[in-house]
Amino acid sequence: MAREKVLAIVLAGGEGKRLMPLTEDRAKPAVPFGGTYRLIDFALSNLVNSRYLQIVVLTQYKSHSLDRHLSETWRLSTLLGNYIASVPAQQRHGKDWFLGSANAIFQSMNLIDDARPDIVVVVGADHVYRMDFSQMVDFHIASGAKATVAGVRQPLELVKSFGVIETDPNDPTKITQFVEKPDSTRPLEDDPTQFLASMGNYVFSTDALVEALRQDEAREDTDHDMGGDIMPYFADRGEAVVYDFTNNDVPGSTDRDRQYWRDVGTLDSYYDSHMDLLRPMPVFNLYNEAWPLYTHQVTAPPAKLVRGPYQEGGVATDSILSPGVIVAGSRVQESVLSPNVFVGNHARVDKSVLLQGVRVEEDAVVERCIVDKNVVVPPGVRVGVSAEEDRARGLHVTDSGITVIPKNYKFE
Ligand code: ADQ
Repeated sequence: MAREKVLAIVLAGGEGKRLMPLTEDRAKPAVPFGGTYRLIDFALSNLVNSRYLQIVVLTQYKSHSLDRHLSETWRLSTLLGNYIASVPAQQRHGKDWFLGSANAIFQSMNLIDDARPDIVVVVGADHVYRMDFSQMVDFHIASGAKATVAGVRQPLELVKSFGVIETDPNDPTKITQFVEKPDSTRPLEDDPTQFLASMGNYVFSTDALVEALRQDEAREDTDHDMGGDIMPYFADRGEAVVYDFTNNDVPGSTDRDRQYWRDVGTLDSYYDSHMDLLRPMPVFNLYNEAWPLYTHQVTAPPAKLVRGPYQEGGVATDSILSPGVIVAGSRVQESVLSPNVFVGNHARVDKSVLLQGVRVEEDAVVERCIVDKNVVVPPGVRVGVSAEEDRARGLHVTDSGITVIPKNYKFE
């Protein structure tokens, strides 16, 4: 049987306000993650590994570094040839630049017309996970539904951050109601602490999606949002089903990481999912060769751990060291060091995430921090050790006590 024709649309225009200051001058999907990745690499790797190679990336907000990453990593990749097209919001329809995700797809409707797919897969660009979308597409086709949304259980206290899926008790895949980010909801029958959340990944039969977008565009009382408007449209018509993420089985995944899915929408969740990578048996395994995660490979020499001038060794434990890293006569623990990070003599880096090109100079201490690109922590400076001191420096300290040092920050 011929394989159905699939067009994948990646929604990469999100603002990522809750990740400020990391999203000060980059779109959320371009935020660095895990040493060498950007958030969008997870969605794109999942699509490519699912063998969906016709991909359109819709960008919008502060898309400069995202565009650069896409062209350096994905568009030029020999793996993909010319398949990835990055499409900025085109303003073909009206002058509103900043509208919802459904409007972004509507504005690029010509791409659907050109590609003439049977199925359109729409995915977000800011989650860390592995998923074989072809299994979800097979489920969609077998169900006969017009729209399928991927669902995952989440703790009840997070209900305000997600689309909430309610299903028919007699047919647990059929969606009876879809409500975007409500204040509260009923818990699941078999677990009073959880509800069923939308992962923001959808599969549509093309004609049905085009019709839904047209109708949505003609209305005044909508936010033109996939979660807020398009999914309720299909749910109300009884044409939507939910695909249970726990049924997705990616080659090479372990029982520990099969169901790993993180919305790294806040600084605390961004930090916590980095810590998830660092355990000796990590809850999310970057080393699964059966489902590779692709990214831009910087040209940098291998990481090295060397003695400092006083002969103490450079030591790193439970840490990720990217190319170009040098740990010289200093100690790094439970940290993620991105490319070209330097940690100088007698310095200490503990439970931190250091982005590209950060320098921690002699005798400095960095503890429970997220440090953005190219920041220099001068000799002897201690940061992340006292929340009061860090706030007095004008730095943001999160609810769980993580200090964030923005790009271009200068220590006195
Ligand atoms: P949110 O992520 O809060 O919730 P939204 O801000 O619309 O929803 O972002 C969804 C995706 O679309 C993100 O990848 C974002 O970057 C992108 N995006 C938003 N507006 C865009 C635009 N105009 N152009 C291009 N891209 C755009 C969504 C769903 C919820 C679901 C959660 C799961 O709406 O129902 O529960 O994801 O995290």
